[in-house]
Amino acid sequence: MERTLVLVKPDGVQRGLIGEVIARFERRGLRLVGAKFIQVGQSLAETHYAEHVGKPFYAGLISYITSAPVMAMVWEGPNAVAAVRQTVGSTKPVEAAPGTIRHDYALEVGRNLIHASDKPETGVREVGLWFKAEELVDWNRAVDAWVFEK
Ligand code: IDP
Ligand code: MG
Repeated sequence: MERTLVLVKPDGVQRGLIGEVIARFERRGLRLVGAKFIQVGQSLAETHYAEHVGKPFYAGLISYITSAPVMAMVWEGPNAVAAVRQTVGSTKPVEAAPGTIRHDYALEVGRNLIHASDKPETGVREVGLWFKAEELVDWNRAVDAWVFEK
């Protein structure tokens, strides 16, 4: 089953939207396998956003993600990465489709509420970066057969 990393970023936490984000992924049928509420340090932030080093928004991005606690989660399901990105919406909130989290709760790219892994390989790397193996829970839900075809 594919896994993806989701972060409710500091703005989402400060605005009381953790529950709203979790509710959307639960309703979609995804299965939560890990969660922790943490203050992100400089080194984790820099490793996580390494692909953006050198871009004009990089310094602001690191200070944004380290500015206050985040809610880090791992969700799984068939095509979990694509499904979560779809529910999250485009990076720029004003380009995100109506009904997506970024459309419904954000206006600016530098305050876009949420992170989600962009590809299955990224999901594997990011889940490994943010969570130890023993922090992830393998479990089955009674409704799984009604959400997952196989
Ligand atoms: P993603 O979060 O949709 O995957 P990325 O392009 O990977 O988008 O960018 C990572 C994060 O960097 C974005 O979510 C956003 O917070 C921030 N970011 C991206 N582009 C800009 C920008 O032009 N100005 C300010 N922040 C940006
Ligand atoms: Mg990205």
